[in-house]
Amino acid sequence: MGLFSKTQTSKIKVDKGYQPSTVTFKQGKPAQIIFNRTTPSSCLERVHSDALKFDQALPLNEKVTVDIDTSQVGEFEFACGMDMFKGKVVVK
Ligand SMILES: [Cu+2]
Repeated sequence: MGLFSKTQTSKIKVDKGYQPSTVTFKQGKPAQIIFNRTTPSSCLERVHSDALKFDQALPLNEKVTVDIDTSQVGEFEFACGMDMFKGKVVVK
Protein backbone atom coordinates (compact mmCIF):
# COMPACT_ATOMS: atom_id res chain seq x y z
CA MET A 1 0.00 0.00 0.00
CA GLY A 2 1.49 3.28 -1.09
CA LEU A 3 0.78 6.90 -0.53
CA PHE A 4 -2.18 6.94 -2.86
CA SER A 5 -4.11 4.00 -1.48
CA LYS A 6 -6.09 5.90 1.12
CA THR A 7 -9.36 4.13 1.79
CA GLN A 8 -12.47 5.62 0.22
CA THR A 9 -15.48 5.56 2.52
CA SER A 10 -19.16 6.23 1.96
CA LYS A 11 -21.86 6.30 4.59
CA ILE A 12 -25.29 4.88 3.85
CA LYS A 13 -28.20 5.41 6.18
CA VAL A 14 -30.60 2.48 6.17
CA ASP A 15 -34.01 3.83 6.98
CA LYS A 16 -36.63 3.98 4.24
CA GLY A 17 -34.36 2.09 1.90
CA TYR A 18 -30.76 3.17 1.38
CA GLN A 19 -29.79 6.82 1.59
CA PRO A 20 -28.02 7.44 -0.67
CA SER A 21 -28.92 4.44 -2.78
CA THR A 22 -25.92 4.86 -5.10
CA VAL A 23 -22.30 5.28 -4.03
CA THR A 24 -19.34 5.73 -6.35
CA PHE A 25 -15.74 4.65 -5.86
CA LYS A 26 -12.59 4.84 -7.92
CA GLN A 27 -11.30 1.60 -9.33
CA GLY A 28 -8.37 -0.07 -7.69
CA LYS A 29 -8.39 1.79 -4.38
CA PRO A 30 -9.58 0.30 -1.11
CA ALA A 31 -13.19 1.20 -0.37
CA GLN A 32 -15.65 0.75 2.46
CA ILE A 33 -19.32 1.41 2.98
CA ILE A 34 -20.41 2.25 6.51
CA PHE A 35 -24.04 1.21 6.93
CA ASN A 36 -26.15 2.53 9.79
CA ARG A 37 -29.64 1.04 10.13
CA THR A 38 -31.97 3.33 12.02
CA THR A 39 -35.27 1.64 11.28
CA PRO A 40 -36.53 -1.31 13.33
CA SER A 41 -37.94 -2.81 10.12
CA SER A 42 -36.74 -6.41 9.90
CA CYS A 43 -36.86 -6.09 6.14
CA LEU A 44 -33.63 -4.12 6.22
CA GLU A 45 -31.77 -6.06 8.90
CA ARG A 46 -29.50 -7.71 6.34
CA VAL A 47 -27.76 -6.29 3.30
CA HIS A 48 -26.27 -8.51 0.66
CA SER A 49 -24.67 -8.43 -2.75
CA ASP A 50 -23.95 -11.43 -4.93
CA ALA A 51 -21.82 -9.30 -7.23
CA LEU A 52 -19.71 -7.89 -4.41
CA LYS A 53 -19.79 -11.10 -2.38
CA PHE A 54 -21.05 -9.86 0.94
CA ASP A 55 -23.97 -10.74 3.18
CA GLN A 56 -24.01 -8.68 6.30
CA ALA A 57 -26.26 -8.29 9.33
CA LEU A 58 -27.06 -4.69 10.25
CA PRO A 59 -27.83 -4.41 13.96
CA LEU A 60 -30.11 -1.50 14.78
CA ASN A 61 -28.33 1.81 15.36
CA GLU A 62 -24.86 0.39 14.85
CA LYS A 63 -22.32 1.41 12.27
CA VAL A 64 -21.26 -1.61 10.24
CA THR A 65 -18.34 -1.38 7.84
CA VAL A 66 -18.29 -3.50 4.69
CA ASP A 67 -15.19 -3.72 2.51
CA ILE A 68 -15.92 -3.19 -1.17
CA ASP A 69 -13.92 -4.83 -3.93
CA THR A 70 -12.99 -2.12 -6.45
CA SER A 71 -10.86 -4.26 -8.73
CA GLN A 72 -13.49 -4.25 -11.50
CA VAL A 73 -15.14 -1.25 -13.13
CA GLY A 74 -18.93 -1.54 -13.25
CA GLU A 75 -22.22 -1.20 -11.43
CA PHE A 76 -22.96 -3.67 -8.67
CA GLU A 77 -26.29 -4.04 -6.90
CA PHE A 78 -26.87 -4.69 -3.26
CA ALA A 79 -30.21 -5.33 -1.60
CA CYS A 80 -31.99 -6.07 1.63
CA GLY A 81 -32.51 -9.66 2.69
CA MET A 82 -35.71 -10.01 0.71
CA ASP A 83 -34.51 -8.01 -2.33
CA MET A 84 -37.17 -5.35 -1.82
CA PHE A 85 -34.86 -2.38 -1.34
CA LYS A 86 -31.92 -1.96 -3.66
CA GLY A 87 -28.81 0.10 -3.87
CA LYS A 88 -25.87 0.29 -6.20
CA VAL A 89 -22.11 0.60 -6.06
CA VAL A 90 -20.53 2.24 -9.09
CA VAL A 91 -16.82 1.64 -9.61
CA LYS A 92 -15.16 3.76 -12.26
CU1 LIG B 1 -36.32 -6.17 2.68
